Amino acid sequence: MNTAAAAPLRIAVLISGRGTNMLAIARACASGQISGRIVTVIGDRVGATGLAAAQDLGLATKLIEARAWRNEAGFDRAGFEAALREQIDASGAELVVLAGFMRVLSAGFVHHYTGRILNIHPSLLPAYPGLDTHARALAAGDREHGASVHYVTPELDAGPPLLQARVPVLPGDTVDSLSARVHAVEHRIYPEVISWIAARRLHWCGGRPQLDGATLDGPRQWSED
Ligand code: NHR
Ligand code: GAR
Repeated sequence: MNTAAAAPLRIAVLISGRGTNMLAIARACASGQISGRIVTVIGDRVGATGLAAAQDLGLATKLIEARAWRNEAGFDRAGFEAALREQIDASGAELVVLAGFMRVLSAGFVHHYTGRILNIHPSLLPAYPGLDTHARALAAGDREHGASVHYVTPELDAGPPLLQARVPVLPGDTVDSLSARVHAVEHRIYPEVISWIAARRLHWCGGRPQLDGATLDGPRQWSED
């Protein structure tokens, strides 16, 4: 197959916050590092300030406020996820990218996008799945911390990791200083993995990632060169 001629990968990005990973991905699409384009940026809360930044770049954005599906009976997860799905599928996205998306997705939702949905998590998975990863790494006295890009599976932060970046934990580090160091490498590794998918180098084959024709048994480690 002539991969150079493949159509640009259509990418949907889901955010809950500042969207700096989304912006790094947008830049990588613009520079040609990723042979793709962002077809929709979806935020689940008003605090997803990255939506305004995406708009400034001329990207299509949509606010699907999870709060709107909250009622006396609790959270109508099925209704919220149906709205998300509708927006993603209407955009024609081939790849769904969770970029600081803070809501756990049901197995049904994840299965709809099997092998086509990625997450970036701020830890060296399998260490520290879930929330507050920087505080937990500091409290444990870890010398090293980092970020992982993984395929999303129904079990939280347990899908196969694809690429990791390590950063040192330095004396005097706080959650803020450590998370800033991790963020900087997140902005390198997320575009890198998406570029593999766009170049058709990385595939999901029956529950396992395949990179350049070989099963990826553990994450690649990112290095500057
Ligand atoms: N969904 C599935 N099924 N599997 C994964 O691996 C997922 C996922 C949804 C999001 C991102 C994840 C992370 O990288 C992610 C991975 C939110 C929570 C959480 O507990 C945990 C992990 C992640 C995202 N959220 C709370 C909830 O009740 C809400 C927290 C809040 O609103 O601030 O959904 O860490
Ligand atoms: C990133 O550090 C990402 O790893 C983390 O949220 C931040 C989002 O930053 N994700 C999670 O914690 C998922 N639970 P951004 O909005 O600037 O890209």
